[in-house]
Formats: sequence, C-alpha cells, structure tokens
Amino acid sequence: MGIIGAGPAGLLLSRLLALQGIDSVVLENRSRDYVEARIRAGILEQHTVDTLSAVGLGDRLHREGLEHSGIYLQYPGTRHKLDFPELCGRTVWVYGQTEVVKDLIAAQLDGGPPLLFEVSDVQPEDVDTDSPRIRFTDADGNPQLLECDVIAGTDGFHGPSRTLVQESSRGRTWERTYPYAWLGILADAAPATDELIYAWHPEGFALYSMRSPKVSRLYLQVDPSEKIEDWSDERIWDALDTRFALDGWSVNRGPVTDKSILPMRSFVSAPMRRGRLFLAGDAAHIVPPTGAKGLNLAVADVTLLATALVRLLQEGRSDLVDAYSDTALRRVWRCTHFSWFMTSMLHRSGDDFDAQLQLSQLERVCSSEAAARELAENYTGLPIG
Ligand code: RFL
Ligand code: PHB
Repeated sequence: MGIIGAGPAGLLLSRLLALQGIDSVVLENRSRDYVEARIRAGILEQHTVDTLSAVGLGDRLHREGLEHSGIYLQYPGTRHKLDFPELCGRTVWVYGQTEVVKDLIAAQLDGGPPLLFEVSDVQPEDVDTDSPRIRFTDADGNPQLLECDVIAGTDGFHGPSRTLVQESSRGRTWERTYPYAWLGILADAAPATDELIYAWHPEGFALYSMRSPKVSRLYLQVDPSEKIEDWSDERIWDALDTRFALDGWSVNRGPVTDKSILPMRSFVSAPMRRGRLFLAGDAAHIVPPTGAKGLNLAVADVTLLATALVRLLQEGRSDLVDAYSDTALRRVWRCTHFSWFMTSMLHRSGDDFDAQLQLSQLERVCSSEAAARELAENYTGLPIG
C-alpha cells in the first residue's frame, strides 16, 4: 500500500493494515513537528475511541482524555444539557487531534511501517491499472518511485489524490460555502464548564470547548472577511462574555496561546475511488466543524477501507472495495447533513425571521426527547458501514 498524507486518516489506515499483515509506506510532505502541532478537532465519537483502543492506542487517551456525557445548548436565558447516555447510551471524549496524531506517529516510528516526512512532488500514477505507482522526491532531494498494489489518497483537500479522481469522467463535487467563519483561541485557563457549550446569541454563535482541565478552546462566529489582527485578546474575551452570558456564571480568562480564523464550508467529492486509488478523510469531504465530525468521519472512512483492502489483498475478493465508495458516502452525507443542521441552527445570518426559526428549533431540541435523541445519536456517532 502506498499511503499519501500522514494526517489521522493515513496514519490510522497504515496501522490498521499493519495489524493485518499488510505493508504500507506513508508519504507526508510536511515535517513531523508541523504535523504534530496542527491544532484542529477536539471531540472523538465513541467508535473513534473504540477504534483507537483496538489498535493499541487507548492508554493515553483514557488517561488524559476527558469523557463527556453530553453538551449544553444555550440561547438567551437558557442553558440546557443534553444527556447523551440517557438519550442514546453513548458518550464522547475530549482528546485533541494533535494528541491522536502524536500517538499514531509514535506507534508508527516504534517498529511500524515506514513513514517519510518532508517528501515533495508526490504524484500517483497508473491508478487505472493493477500496478499503480507513486512518484516523489525524498527529504534528501532524491527522486523515488514506489510500486504499489493499491494507493490510499489521505492527503486532505489540497493533496493531489482528489484532483486525479475528479479528472475521471464520473467525478462530481458538491459544495456549500457558509457566510461566516470561526475565530478560534486556545487559552491557558481552566474551563468554566464541565461539558461543551454551544451558544446561540443575537451577535453570533459561540462555542466553549476545552483540551484539558487547564486549557480552554473557544470559538466565536465572525464575518469571513475579519482580520485576526483586529481581534485583541481583550476584544475576544469581551465578545465571549457577551455571547455566553448567564446569571451567576462567567467565562474563565487566561493567556491566549493560539489564535486563528477558520472558513466554514461543506464539500463532497464522489466517487471516493478511481481504479486502485481510494480516497478517505478530508481528501474526499470537508464538513463545517459545528458537528465535530471531520476527524471522526476520517476514522470511519479508513475503518471501512481497511476491512475492504484486507479482503482484496489477502483473499483476492473485490466485493468490499467495489462497495467502498457508496458505503462510505452514505455516512458522509449523513454527517454532512448533521453538520449543516448544527451550523444552520446556531449561526446568526439572514433576518429576524431566520432568528425566530432557529430559536424555535433550539426550543424543540431542548424540550422534545425525540428531537434531542436525534441530535445525540448523530453527535455521538452513527454506526460505521
Ligand atoms: P488531514 O489532517 O488534512 O491530513 C492530510 C495530510 O496530508 C498531507 N498532504 C500531503 N502529503 C504528501 N504529499 C502531498 N502533496 C500532500 N498534501 C497534503 C498534509 O500535510 C496532511 O498531513 O486530513 P485527514 O487525515 O483526512 O483528517 C481529517 C481531519 O484533519 C479534519 O477533518 C479535521 O481536523 C477538520 N477540522 C476540524 N474538525 C473538527 O471536528 N473540529 C475542529 O475544530 C476542526 N478544526 C479542521 C479544523 C480542519 C482544518 N483545516 C483542514 C483547514 C481546523 C482546520 C484549520
Ligand atoms: C474543538 O474542541 O476544537 C471543537 C469541539 C466541538 C466542535 C468543534 C470543535 O463542534
């Protein structure tokens, strides 16, 4: 197997295959330090935790991760807890993507399959044949050719794999750019809440998340044209105070250690395969972060793909790889819908009519067990496959 990209999708796929006796080489164009420091997702669904535990990476996760039994939904005057175990029997875990990636890389470098950082000019070739190849330049500047049985394109949205699949005649994409962005901060401040708070406010959405008992991760809805330089720490904390306001409670402030603005969009590319090149994770789809689905969807894709590839490469049976794209896309569209639903319900845009519809929907989720259960089942993760 040639695997392009050492994000969570590529690294986990390599490990799942190694445990089944299938060799792979992972090619990453960035450095190890860069990949390990990239701050992104923070919430793991139950099945993601189960998968990481099953491949021997559950120890630190269970020691340092925080198990959460629900989320709070807030709108002016109300903060309502959705209790996931009560609603659907499952929980989620707070454990940063940085930590997941560090654990995967450490395991890989400790006797796992080769993982090459800082390669360049990575190009999959001959993917429509049974002997695809990857051309690349290694970190020392030497041209290399990797001959494979199968290639996995786990190189995210900007990698070469998606483009190659799209060039085939059946390729199709769907896209939605949302008219807002998230300003995210990481702060050395103890979270003032035990669970995440998703807050609707007339001035825009806010999310209170965390990385540990001492580190908070907070987000504010902002206009996509906003410049990070215009947001002093003071201005950010003041906006957070306003949007999370609740009698007798306040946000905990502390030194801000990271600050950035993220665009919000949905993107789906189909099929997730061309010949012997299979796409997984952000290479095939992007979701807005409101539903906390991006990383979990990448894990779900490679879990399906690993099973299908083991069947192909060890038993010579192609039924599961032939079904892979359709099976994965059914779950991708469900998560795309859920992410769109959470995003649309919680972000201010449009007029007062839209605001009343959002508040009505929030009240429904907070008062109807059926509506709350639907949200809880999707948030904690639907079955894979
Ligand atoms: P990744 O993590 O993007 O990994 C792809 C890897 O491929 C490498 N690569 C190449 N390697 C070799 N040759 C090339 N030509 C290459 N081009 C790219 C990249 O360097 C990288 O290491 O994709 P993967 O593995 O599919 O994992 C998906 C998740 O990373 C992603 O869905 C989530 O992080 C999405 N996401 C978030 N999700 C959440 O649930 N909550 C969040 O708060 C959240 N924040 C984010 C995010 C995604 C972001 N991106 C992609 C812009 C914040 C950001 C900034
Ligand atoms: C995060 O902690 O980064 C996070 C949590 C929940 C989300 C999005 C991001 O929905």
